[in-house]
Amino acid sequence: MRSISEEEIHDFHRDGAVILKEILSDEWIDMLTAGLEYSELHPDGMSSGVNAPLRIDQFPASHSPDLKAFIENSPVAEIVGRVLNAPVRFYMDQMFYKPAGMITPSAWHQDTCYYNVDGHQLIRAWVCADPAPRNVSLEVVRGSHLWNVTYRPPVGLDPRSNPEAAAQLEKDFVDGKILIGRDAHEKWTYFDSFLDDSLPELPSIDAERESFDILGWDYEPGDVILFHGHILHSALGGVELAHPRRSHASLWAGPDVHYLRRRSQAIPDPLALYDHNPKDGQQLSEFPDVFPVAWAPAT
Ligand SMILES: O=C(O)CCC(=O)C(=O)O
Repeated sequence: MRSISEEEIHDFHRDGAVILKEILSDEWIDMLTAGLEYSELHPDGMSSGVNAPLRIDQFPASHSPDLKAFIENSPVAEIVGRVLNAPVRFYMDQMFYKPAGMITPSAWHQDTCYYNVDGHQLIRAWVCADPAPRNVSLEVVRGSHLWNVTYRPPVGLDPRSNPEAAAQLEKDFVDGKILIGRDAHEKWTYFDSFLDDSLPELPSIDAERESFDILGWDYEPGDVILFHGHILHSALGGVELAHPRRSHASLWAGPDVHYLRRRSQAIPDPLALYDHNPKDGQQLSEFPDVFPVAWAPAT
């Protein structure tokens, strides 16, 4: 792997995102591509959008041997760790498989509010098996990782559609329960939970693009886009591509990342974590069997 420059590290911390050009060699792209194709052909209970022109899978590395090998052996953990200058642990991954043809955009959102974790050292590593020109690749609102606001994830049922179930969920939350249980790993959709209307709504970024400082890139396989867990981001689309746009995003945690039960949780905890009955504020490092150190700087 090539070295990461001080400037790239500085850009990441200032902007909340950076593209590292030509940092993964072909062997890793081949492994990634094989893993994404395997996942596409083997949907499980956490695959959503099956038969639509977008497939999103949660935790695909838990069933694709190539994606597991990519997470465990590719330089991605080291890349994240070098940018954080700290030990990193793998939290979870997702696949966004967009077939050739009209490319489906991905809506603006923050990532952290979907998960029961919090901390400033949460980084996503986004890689794609295919060229993704700017008009189908990721965009971020520069600097929004430092806004100190958690927006409502744009997924879930309106609580007014089923006030009784929403009230029960509220009671469960107050009683300290994890809202999305381990059974969601067998069968899950983005609409198994309710929208958290205690959180502010996302700004309408697409309607007022010139009001925001939007950063995007032309992506080539071999590049890695790193972005902060709190940053507002989306992927452009609505244009025809002659080839698919198959991306994989893994979420990595540095030392300050801790468990936080969220009312807005939309994605289950990693399966093995349920056995530990985690409590708010516990560091991920307290669960080393679930989140072993994937890479650490030399001491
Ligand atoms: O690849 C995409 O279309 C969306 C990626 C994304 O939103 C993410 O990685 O959180």
